[in-house]
Amino acid sequence: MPIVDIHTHIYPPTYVDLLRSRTTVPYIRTFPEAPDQSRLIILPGEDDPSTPSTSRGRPIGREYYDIAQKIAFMDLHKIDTSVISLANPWLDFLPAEEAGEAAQRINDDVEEICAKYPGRLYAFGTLPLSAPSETVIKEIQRLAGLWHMRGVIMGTSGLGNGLDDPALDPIYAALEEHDQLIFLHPHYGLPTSVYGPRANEYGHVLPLALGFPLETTIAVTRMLLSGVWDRFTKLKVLLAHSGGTLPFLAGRIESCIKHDGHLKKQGKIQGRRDVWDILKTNIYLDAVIYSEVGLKAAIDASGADRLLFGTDHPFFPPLEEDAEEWHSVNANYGAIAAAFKNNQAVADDVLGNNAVRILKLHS
Ligand code: 5CU
Repeated sequence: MPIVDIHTHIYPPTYVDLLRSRTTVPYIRTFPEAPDQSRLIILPGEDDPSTPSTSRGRPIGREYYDIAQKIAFMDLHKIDTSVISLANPWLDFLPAEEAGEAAQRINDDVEEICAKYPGRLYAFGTLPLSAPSETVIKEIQRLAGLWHMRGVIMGTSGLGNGLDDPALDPIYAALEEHDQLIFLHPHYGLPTSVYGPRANEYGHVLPLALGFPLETTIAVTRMLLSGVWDRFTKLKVLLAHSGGTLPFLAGRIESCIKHDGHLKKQGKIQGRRDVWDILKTNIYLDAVIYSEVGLKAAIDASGADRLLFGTDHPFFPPLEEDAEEWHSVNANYGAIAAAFKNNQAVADDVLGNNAVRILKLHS
């Protein structure tokens, strides 16, 4: 029974060089107060001058870019195969004229990394979404020919106007045509004002625990409202963090649609696919939710056959210096064991067989 981690990130060395060359978010740098510790500053608002430099962003060590560390982590946690992806914020910040070449370079780097560990590594590619659509489509076509690539990772900003932007249609069409799954992952969270004036006292808890999942939920709901799923019925999307809050809120979303006079007047209520259908037909969910309660909502919404184990490595390492196994990983293993305590065969599917089947691994 293989264990497959489909939510595991890397910043390949060329991307790290890019971040080290920058002075605005996203960037990597050291601060005079701790000259030996590089820090990765990526989230909006993370370099607010009111935050002490030693707690801005997060310390970045080799586990973020050295694939040998990923393999060691996999061995320690009994993970046979990982489907690696560039971590946020991908290439969203690059000027249009640089993005196409950067995507090619990073995708080629990642493909080469995977080739060094046959059977152990596959990847989701990165799209140059700030470039013209033709450049994005060319990269989708190129990725379809790279042996280890199994889809693309994308944030929620799309071409800059979100995933309900009609300008994305040719890109959705290309992804559908090449049977490339989108791994949809948050980055921008919610406007920092919602976290209140004391937000800096609370570390990363509010943006990561709440901003990320709500960002994903809003993005998918906008796709629903704009008819993306009606136009692209074969589009496959794997949602990070067990769908944000989508499984929990799906009923409320449907009810709000059915009671919306504006949508009714526009004839947008009848004949559309509902969110429950999409959850069971187009959407896959990772099992990165750290508790049985959230996992059960994901199972109820999409089905255990669409649920895939993940870790979010290298994020959420243990804070104790002498810890070996990661609590975050064990929480995800524990939630799966608890949710399927009477059905090891289904647990095995979530842990690996689903990923092998859905992503056509080892073939
Ligand atoms: O800790 C974080 O900021 C993150 C992040 O940026 N991306 C992610 O996937 N997990 C945690």
